[in-house]
Amino acid sequence: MTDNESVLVTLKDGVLGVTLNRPDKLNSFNVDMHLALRAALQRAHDEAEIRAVLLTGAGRAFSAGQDLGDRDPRKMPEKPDLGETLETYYNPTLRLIRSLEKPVIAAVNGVAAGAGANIAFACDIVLAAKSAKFIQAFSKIGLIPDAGGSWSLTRALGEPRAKALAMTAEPLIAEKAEDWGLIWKAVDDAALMEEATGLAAKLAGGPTKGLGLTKRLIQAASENDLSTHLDMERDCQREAGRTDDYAEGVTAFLEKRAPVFRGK
Ligand code: LHQ
Repeated sequence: MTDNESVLVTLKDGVLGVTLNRPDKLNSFNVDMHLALRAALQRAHDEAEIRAVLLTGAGRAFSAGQDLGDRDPRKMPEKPDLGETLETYYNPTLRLIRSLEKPVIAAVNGVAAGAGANIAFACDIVLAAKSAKFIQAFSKIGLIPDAGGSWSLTRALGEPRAKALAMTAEPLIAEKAEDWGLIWKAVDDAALMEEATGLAAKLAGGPTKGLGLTKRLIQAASENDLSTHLDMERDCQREAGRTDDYAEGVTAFLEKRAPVFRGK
């Protein structure tokens, strides 16, 4: 656990468990929570022992996005610079999630609104409780979808659905998010944490370097033309082929036993 209780952090069997922990405010983001989440993600970058991250929320919500009480226009002498808020707090977190070459799993345990939804969509594999819903709440308060939302929604869903979700702020239930390919799976509420923890443990016991290179490739795919991407696959496969985990994977196959990957 960190000394900043707005995010609870555990490390077990290679999985860094990160729980957003302001349940009375539906885990909406204040400065403390931003800094604690960022510190946890930085730790995942820095420590080789960490081989997967599992992000969830305490209480009945995943996250309701920005703590609007912290950005109360009635208490501000001047118009705010929300671009500065994004630059200082949200964007570094989004970049840490996307650049971490280890699997990041989101277990969306309840409502995910605004930047809370879009932080979940930045994760590599998203499981959600069937009772959870995703709300692009921004248009209700005159804002644009941030925390990568206008990017991730458009890539995952195409313009028609991305625009409708963003402009109407209609809640999207977890099962529909799964049907639309926006998340990996909607899971019975009671099974969510067990399934997410099991998945995180499985991935943490996987060939971390190869999984990280896979993440790098898939994230680059829509930017690259095929020829550039084939070169990138060649280079990444060269790197993967030189890992101990590749040697172990093939050896285990030939010896008809389960591989023991060490993430090297
Ligand atoms: C909250 C919040 C919240 C504070 C619930 N803040 N207290 C980036 C740059 C800079 C500035 C602006 O924003 C951004 C990015 C963003 O994320 S913008 C979008 C911000 N989020 C929203 O607009 C969502 C606001 N929340 C809601 O619409 C609802 O609370 C949802 C739909 C999430 C849940 O509804 P309910 O289940 O009916 O719960 P509730 O509304 O009764 O909330 C429970 C408590 O949580 C309540 O406090 P109280 O003291 O009355 O019990 C809320 O005030 C508090 N809360 N969201 N974002």
